[in-house]
Amino acid sequence: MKITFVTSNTGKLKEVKDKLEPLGIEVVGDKVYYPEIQTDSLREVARYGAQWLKNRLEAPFILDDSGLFLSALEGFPGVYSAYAYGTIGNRGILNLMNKKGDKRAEFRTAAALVDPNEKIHIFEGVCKGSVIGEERGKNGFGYDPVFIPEGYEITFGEMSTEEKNKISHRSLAFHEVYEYIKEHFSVEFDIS
Ligand code: ITT
Repeated sequence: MKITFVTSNTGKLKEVKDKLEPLGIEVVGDKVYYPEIQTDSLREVARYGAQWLKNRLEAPFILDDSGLFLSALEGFPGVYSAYAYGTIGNRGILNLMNKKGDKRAEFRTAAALVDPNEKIHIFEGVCKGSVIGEERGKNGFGYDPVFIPEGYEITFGEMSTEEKNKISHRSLAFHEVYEYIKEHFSVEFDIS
């Protein structure tokens, strides 16, 4: 089957394609605009975007809202991750974290799936780790060069998409999306 993934981020699209296509789901990127509301919950941002797009885009489709949550900064940049990345960038995050002893960080993704009946389902994924004191690696995108996942010594920026997809927040959330599609789509919507 084929599903639309609404994102303007080519890095996300590559990860989701690499995740779902070997499982038999063709992923087509669409950069159509949707509003991202200001709230403290990624789920609500994703749900609102999906709700807004429902009347404008043919279902089924998926979108994801993600962020990096830093313990020492009470979860900042979190839901403001896109804004923070676009303004202060990784350099700014490193400066803010420079004197902090607590380096714990986690990436979170909330993926919204709009099914063929236009019902919205939210799936979440979390990847725990820490932020390092410098940028390392040229792979991935966004905050990847400053984040080391738990149990590893290299950053997401030093991993291939395949390696990142074994453990990432996005991969976990989209695994749930896959499980949902596998279980419900062929039976309820006659799509396989
Ligand atoms: P779309 O909303 O169009 O999908 P975006 O890049 O704006 O693309 P988000 O709002 O979900 O996506 O992302 C918030 C910020 O967090 C943004 O700057 C991303 O680059 C960054 N980000 C999201 N997922 C990431 C990941 O897996 N690795 C590194 N940075 C990530």
